[in-house]
Amino acid sequence: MTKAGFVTILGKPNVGKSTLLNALVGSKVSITSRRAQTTRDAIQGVLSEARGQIVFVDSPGIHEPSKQLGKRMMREVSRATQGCHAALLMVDASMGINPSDERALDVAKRLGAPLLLLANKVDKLDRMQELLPFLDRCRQLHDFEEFIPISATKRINLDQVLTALFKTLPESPQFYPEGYLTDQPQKFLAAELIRERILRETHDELPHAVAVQIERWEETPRKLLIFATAVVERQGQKAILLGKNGEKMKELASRARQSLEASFDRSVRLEVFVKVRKNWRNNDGFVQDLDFRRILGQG
Ligand SMILES: Nc1nc2c(ncn2[C@@H]2O[C@H](COP(=O)(O)OP(=O)(O)OP(=O)(O)O)[C@@H](O)[C@H]2O)c(=O)[nH]1
Ligand SMILES: [Mg+2]
Repeated sequence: MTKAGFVTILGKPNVGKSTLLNALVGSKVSITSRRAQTTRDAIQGVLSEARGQIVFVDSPGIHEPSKQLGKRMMREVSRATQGCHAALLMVDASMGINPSDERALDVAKRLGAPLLLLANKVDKLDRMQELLPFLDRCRQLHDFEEFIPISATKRINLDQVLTALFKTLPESPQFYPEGYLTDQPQKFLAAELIRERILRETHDELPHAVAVQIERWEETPRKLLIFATAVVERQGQKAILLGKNGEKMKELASRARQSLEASFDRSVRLEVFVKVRKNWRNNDGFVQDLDFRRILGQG
């Protein structure tokens, strides 16, 4: 009998949760960036192999929310943990443990599921010995099932993570058919890939103030036409995003188009419009509308 189960990836913002998810499933299902609070939704990425199937669930970085958007992100963390068979708690090996990690650990402990501690970004350490005091500190905090130093970007020890997980998971038939990769609709992934470009190429407060919505979507087997809107909170942010004569946006859209073509394996025509919606992060109705389950009619 093969094994199967749901495994949530938890941790403070920016520790590398989404990078790990993509590395484990071997495909880009969740966007990543150097900015904290990139991920806003619980997103599944499915690994199917001879030993069985693992449904990984990415989650927003655990933090104290101040706006409606942040509150919804924390509800997504709860959603990501529902019915999970195990959880991966990620910490940053190059930074040490801080109160944000302890907050994430509190959430993880309440699940009552086996917890594996992953110390990510070990590629940034000069010597692995630097991990020893770190490991001691983690052991004091909780009796973890396993402690595995990893690098999500350099793919260090990822096999060990899978071995440890398959050891923990129950015998079970697969949850999803072979080839099923993620629960998010293509439209949502497209909006995310556009947002990723904006996150990666703008600074300061702007990235957090951007939401992307798909307005028009037409597809043929070889071509995809997408009209999207980037929603910002202030006129000044719109000006930054557009740049002089719209040059900045043109460049962003062109790069976003390349990511879309790579992900959807089709030629893409993309138009991105910019709209101001004052203080949208605190507008509960608008924030709810961003939920991809609404697109699927499950919201
Ligand atoms: N050096 C190094 N950088 C990494 C590693 N894993 C992730 N990163 C970088 O850390 C940053 C954050 O990665 P994400 O995967 O977006 O982090 P996250 O935990 O999903 O962040 P949020 O969604 O904001 O909570 C990106 O710049 C990644 O390239 C790693 O193993 N080594
Ligand atoms: Mg993320």
